[in-house]
Amino acid sequence: LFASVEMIPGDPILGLSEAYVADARPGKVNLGVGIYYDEQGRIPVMRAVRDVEQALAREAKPRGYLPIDGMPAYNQATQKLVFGAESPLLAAGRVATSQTIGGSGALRIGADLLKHVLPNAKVALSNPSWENHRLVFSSAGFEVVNYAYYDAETHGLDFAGMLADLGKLEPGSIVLLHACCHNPTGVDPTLEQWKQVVALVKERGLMPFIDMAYQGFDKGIETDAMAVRLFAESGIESFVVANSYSKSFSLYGERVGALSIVGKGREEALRVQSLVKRTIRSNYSSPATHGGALVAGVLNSAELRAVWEQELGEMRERIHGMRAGMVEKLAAAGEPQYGFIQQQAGMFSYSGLSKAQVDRLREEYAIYAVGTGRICVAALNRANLDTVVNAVAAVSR
Ligand code: PLP
Ligand code: TYF
Repeated sequence: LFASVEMIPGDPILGLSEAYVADARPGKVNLGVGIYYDEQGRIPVMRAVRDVEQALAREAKPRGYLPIDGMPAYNQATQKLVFGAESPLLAAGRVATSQTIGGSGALRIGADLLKHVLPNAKVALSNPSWENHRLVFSSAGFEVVNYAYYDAETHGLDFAGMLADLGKLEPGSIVLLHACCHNPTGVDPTLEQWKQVVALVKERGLMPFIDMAYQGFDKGIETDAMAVRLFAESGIESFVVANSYSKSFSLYGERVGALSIVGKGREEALRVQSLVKRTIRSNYSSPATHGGALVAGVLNSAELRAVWEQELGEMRERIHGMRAGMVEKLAAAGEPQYGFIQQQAGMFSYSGLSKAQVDRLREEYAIYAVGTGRICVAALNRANLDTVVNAVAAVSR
């Protein structure tokens, strides 16, 4: 029966992690996968999360099924975080939010749902984008196209190209936008540029689909949600937001995310929510309890929320420090051309390293990076920074 099934290549990033684990060399460094590691090289268990977890363990509550669209307390807290507590959209009941299986689940449920309402639309992704975006939207039946985004010359944004390409899309096309901390490049539009993007999307009648997987990793929880807030203020009738807590709560394996769909009014949001629920029911029926309870427990306690924000701020500052340290040390090692790494945002940097240089880093120095030159700066720490800098300098000569 399965004789005709061909071997499908694995995810290149997860494949790198497997090779890294199998590597016996001491001092190896994994800058491949998008995970935040602390100064000790560990995935943190955040203090506020641990508090909720211990309370949950003491309570030992029964684990019934959650509603199809998840915990109400989680969804309400998510709406406030994503749209802002004072959002007029929330006050007007225009947002339908559902707990999902990670940000990935939100993308897929959102894609399946949009296929019902915009069956012939194309989906435009930044060039480049997170690889899984293409897979998710094409698996949902969409034709996927690219819009210009990264400028390899400047290591920054090709903003003119981006506007030109968005301006050519047919009305009703779906535009996937990274809210902040663009994966894989680390290159984000400025506030002024976002305003122009929002105006163009509105003028062209495009359907914005915002992916926010790194809220709090660049400037702060509110500022990093700037794109969502601008779309909310724009008067655009409908848009979609997928958000993930994998990084911001360091809960990768708990699969916590949410899908929020903005409709014209309260009644429309209720109808949309019914379609979201049917879409979820036909995929996995309902989300998981544990991760959702952790996030809701933190966000719905003023005290724990403050503890969480504090720690997220420390993580963000640590990443900024590593970016600055890397740039400074590379310059001291005779490679001053890497200054752009400090301008990029979030966990990633498109370092400009070629495939050949990335191969040398792995083979000669046991440093793992993605073949595109993407490095996870959130995996740097004071113990491995010199190793990485010396190796990058060596392959740059
Ligand atoms: N969107 C982007 C841009 C990402 O980088 C990621 C994870 O790496 C996701 C979505 C998916 O998040 P999750 O792990 O919560 O499914
Ligand atoms: O590093 C990245 O860009 C991601 C990481 O279920 C990832 O591909 C891995 C597994 C997963 C979601 C994201």
